[in-house]
Amino acid sequence: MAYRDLRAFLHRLEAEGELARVKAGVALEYEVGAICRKTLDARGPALLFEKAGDSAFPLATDLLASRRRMALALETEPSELIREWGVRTAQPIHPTIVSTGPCKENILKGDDVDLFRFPIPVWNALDGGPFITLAIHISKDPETGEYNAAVYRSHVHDRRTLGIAAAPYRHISQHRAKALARGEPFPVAIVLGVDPSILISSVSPFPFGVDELAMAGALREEPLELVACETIPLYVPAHAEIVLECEMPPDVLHDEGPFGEFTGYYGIENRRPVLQIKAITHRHGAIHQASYEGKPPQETNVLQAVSIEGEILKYVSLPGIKAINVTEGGCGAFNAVVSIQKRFEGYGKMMGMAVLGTWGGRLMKNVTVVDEDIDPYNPTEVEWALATRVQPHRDVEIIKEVTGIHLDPSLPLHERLTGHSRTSKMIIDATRHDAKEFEIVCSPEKGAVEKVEREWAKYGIRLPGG
Ligand SMILES: Cc1cc2nc3c(=O)[nH]c(=O)nc-3n(C[C@H](O)[C@H](O)[C@H](O)COP(=O)(O)O)c2cc1C
Ligand SMILES: [Mn+2]
Repeated sequence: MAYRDLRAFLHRLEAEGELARVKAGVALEYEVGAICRKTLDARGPALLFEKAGDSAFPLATDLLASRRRMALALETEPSELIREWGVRTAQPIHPTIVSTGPCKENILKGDDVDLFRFPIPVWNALDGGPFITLAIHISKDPETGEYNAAVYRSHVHDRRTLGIAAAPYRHISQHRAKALARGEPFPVAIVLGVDPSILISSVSPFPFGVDELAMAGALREEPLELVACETIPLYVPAHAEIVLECEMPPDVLHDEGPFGEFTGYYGIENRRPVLQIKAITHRHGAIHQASYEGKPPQETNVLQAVSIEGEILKYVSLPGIKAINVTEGGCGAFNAVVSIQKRFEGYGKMMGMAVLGTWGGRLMKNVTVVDEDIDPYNPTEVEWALATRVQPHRDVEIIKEVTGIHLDPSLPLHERLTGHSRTSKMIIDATRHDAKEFEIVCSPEKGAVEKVEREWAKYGIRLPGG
């Protein structure tokens, strides 16, 4: 059974020992961020702040900051996540429309529209203000009517105005350009606090034209229920905790940022579009769901990595990929390690190109290809392959001036400011060169290994974790 809403998922996390309730009052300015940082560094639980600032509403953070919690969100095992991804996303399940839902329990219009009712933290020391981090933006293609849902963090400029920093290659930017060309106002609904399938779908690298709400249905294996907004022509998930009904004026820009991004750096302040809130609807006791952004480890590293891995594995056309790890240290986006069954000499580089050539892998920067005896999730094994199987002049390829992530702080300033980010990319073929001739990996004699396994107890050696 799919989770009906955020609350059902929070119950599950709590039952699994994956959620801590913070009953002490905490300040929204900096204190929440510092608590999240410490908890993430220690690989601690998801957090539910019951008294955040002066708000009457609770704040939930970092619910999906581990593969175990991602697996709970999709009601599977961590080892099955990627296989399940392929199976479930093969067929979208389109939403159904219902006449009303819990997100309509409170409807605020006119002077009642005030974002500061909700607990919105200032996360990192140099952030330009409070930021809504898990802001799921729902928009519609003005020409085709196709829906898009994606997370773009929102800078709170004032009680009814939000800033947006969507990269030019994001789908909402394409919707916006079409609306501008038609001289129409551009409606956008932002939903906060949803069943986890919606959040996961909204950060997944699905191609333009794929409806993430139908993909959420596919991930949860049941259609979502949508209700009509009050003031704009869009439908939103009926069980969302909070819905911000917005319109983007065609000609208004506002200083936006800086913000501690998922890269671990602040990004650049710039003039960017705004969203004006026309109405807010919310549930009784609405829970604001958010994510601490910053250096790894943090939630985005996991949240984005799983869908990127799933989508790459789905679309790489070459046979022989065993596993792929979009690494945590690579912020869940920049770096991948792929293990392959090497079919013939040169196959490692081919596989690197194939990964970079998928939609899910198109923004990735560094791909390391290893043999199937290397676990791509084990950094020591990967480094061992780099140390012992790579001749850099022979095995490293650099491809210049292809699209990368605009927040990459190593790019020149003007590329980051315009968002037209051209990066070079590196493929490291860390598979054995001349595999048939390659030296043999050493290990103890097979019969002895089996005997030792069988008779381990008699040696009286206590091993960590054993
Ligand atoms: C917490 C969080 C915040 C994000 N903020 C932004 C953002 O401000 N701008 C952006 O371009 N992408 C942002 N992303 C990445 C997009 O959500 C993600 O790439 C998504 O798949 C884009 O969807 P689209 O292809 O439909 O545009 C964010 C992701 C996460 C997890
Ligand atoms: Mn999309």
